[in-house]
Amino acid sequence: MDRRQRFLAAIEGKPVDRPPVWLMRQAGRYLPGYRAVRAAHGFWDVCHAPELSTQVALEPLNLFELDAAIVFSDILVVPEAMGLGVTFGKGEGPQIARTLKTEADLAAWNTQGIIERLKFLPNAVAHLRDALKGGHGLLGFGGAPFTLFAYITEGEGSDEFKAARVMLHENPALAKKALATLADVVAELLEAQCAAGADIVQLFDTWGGLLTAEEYAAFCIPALRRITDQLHAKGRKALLFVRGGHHLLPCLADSGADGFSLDWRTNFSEARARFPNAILQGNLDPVLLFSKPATVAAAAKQLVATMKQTHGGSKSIVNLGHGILVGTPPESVKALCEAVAHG
Ligand code: 1CP
Repeated sequence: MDRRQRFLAAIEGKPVDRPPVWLMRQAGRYLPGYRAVRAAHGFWDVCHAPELSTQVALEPLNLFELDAAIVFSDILVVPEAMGLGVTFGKGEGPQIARTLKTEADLAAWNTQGIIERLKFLPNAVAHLRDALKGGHGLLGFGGAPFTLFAYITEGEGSDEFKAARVMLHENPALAKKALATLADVVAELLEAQCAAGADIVQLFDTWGGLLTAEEYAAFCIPALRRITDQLHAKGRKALLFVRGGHHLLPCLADSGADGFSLDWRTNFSEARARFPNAILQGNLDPVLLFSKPATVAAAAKQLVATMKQTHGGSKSIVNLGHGILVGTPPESVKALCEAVAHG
């Protein structure tokens, strides 16, 4: 099987020789080629130029035995295109100039014609698709509504996202309106990436795990459903990643997602028992990649063996339980991919 055949077969539940592998944040700051590109270009410039975006997305495919590519972009392209002023300053995280506090702030979101302003992202998908020549699977992605809402209300990265979580209780109507607005933009953006050649899309709900199951069911599930309904109407598939979402597993089926990307703290077999027919992806601990290559390889082989216990390894995708961390040794990534590819 070639890499794209394997990836497509796994997501369609057809027989595979082994589960495919790709890694969240497989392009980025742990790779020397990426750092060299960023020394010469701003982050948004890399996202906006299809040649640069493709160059960065291809780097890990040239180094490691990965079965799929993910377009190089960011979830925060959406608030940027809404005119909220997103910058990646001196510090680690993003800064958002115009935060959401009131109805008037929401009314000022510029969503009119937004998909035109986001054209660079489907253009990057199409450019990457051409460069791959059908040799690898291809993922598009977007932020889940709550994670975007969290950054937009807080104005920056945070451990607690207090402003967002307080708003769910103090002004639930505004929160729901904002989440629905974000859902519609994200749905359109994901559909545009599928139309440009993405085989599947992934929703990143990096901060959804901060919520209780009751909050997640009341605020996040309806917004996610709005997205998956729109994608399914066009025959598209979506994966959902919720970081720290173990306690949310019982309600995630209601999101309508075709598959779930599991956090490293969720037991794979337990999740498989809960979702016998969903695509399940994950879920090695990103911190494991800081241990010896042999340790990484052993864990990867164990995960593959677990995955092969159901559907012969189909409907399973080897990945991490969150993105690759800055400073991860590339040799560990190599060891992981080799162990999956060659046992
Ligand atoms: O070069 C730089 O300094 C920018 C660092 C960087 C990179 C490499 C940012 C800013 N974004 C990205 C790329 C990116 N972001 C990708 C493509 C890489 C790949 O997978 O190959 C993806 C999928 C994302 C998604 C993303 N952005 C998420 C969800 C996934 C996750 O890791 O949780 C989140 C939360 C963001 C926000 C964001 N953008 C950038 C940073 C540093 C952050 C996190 C900020 C924070 O800690 O709150």
